[in-house]
Amino acid sequence: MTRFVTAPDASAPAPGGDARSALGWMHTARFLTTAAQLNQLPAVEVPEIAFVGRSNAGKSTCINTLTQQKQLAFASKKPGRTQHINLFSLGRQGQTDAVLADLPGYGYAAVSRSDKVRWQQVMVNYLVSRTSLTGIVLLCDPRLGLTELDEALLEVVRPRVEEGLKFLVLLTKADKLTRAEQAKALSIARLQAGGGEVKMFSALKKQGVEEAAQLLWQWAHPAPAPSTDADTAPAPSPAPEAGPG
Ligand SMILES: Nc1nc2c(ncn2[C@@H]2O[C@H](COP(=O)(O)OP(=O)(O)OP(=O)(O)O)[C@@H](O)[C@H]2O)c(=O)[nH]1
Ligand SMILES: [Mg+2]
Repeated sequence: MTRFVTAPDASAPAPGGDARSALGWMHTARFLTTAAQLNQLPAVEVPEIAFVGRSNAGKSTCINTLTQQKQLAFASKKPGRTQHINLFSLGRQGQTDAVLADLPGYGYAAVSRSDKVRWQQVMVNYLVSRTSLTGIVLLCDPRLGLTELDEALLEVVRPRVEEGLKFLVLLTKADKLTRAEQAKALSIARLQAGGGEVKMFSALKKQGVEEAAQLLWQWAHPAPAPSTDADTAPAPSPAPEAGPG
């Protein structure tokens, strides 16, 4: 299947990235497609932001909270609920200017070994090769902390992060922690994430929602690089054509 999500008309500027418009932008999310395998994913020409993490970490709930939609992504008490890569389009007036990807979680004990290995391969391939991938949100239950599997994922994406891939660790279910526990979880995760951005998040208490929405908006709408002299200088005149003879 080769469907394309093309970049919107650049002449229509996106409104600013304040909390309110970032949340309004998130609210435009609509289901795009679902895929069990990478080759079933449509090519996407707009920034794609993936939600990854252990099963039950709260990825689907986080997408529903950020988009202010109850059942856009399928959240469940049963771990292992998300079994496909689900894509959602974002953008006003039906113009897609970003895509969110809800990925199946890893580390769910009840999954067979062969299914685990298969899924790990799909995920590694996705993280390494998906060209539209612009940012990763790694969700982590702070009561478990970043586990071995999370750290393995960090290793896989490290080269791309060094090349500019955006990265955010969201510590979910903050409502289950006291203030002091939150502060401690944040500092531990910041050490583990090697200086990457880490924030607390609670779908229940709507904690960290505005900050996350704004950050995602910024990822999808980077400020244009300041023009250099080379950009503004007149194009060199073409070399005179050699005359006959
Ligand atoms: N208290 C609390 N519970 C939450 C929060 N976010 C998610 N949950 C609960 O955690 C459970 C798992 O949430 P999901 O969003 O389905 O988790 P997931 O990471 O998508 O899981 P998989 O699809 O299995 O990978 C559900 O019972 C949610 O209600 C939160 O902020 N606070
Ligand atoms: Mg899910």
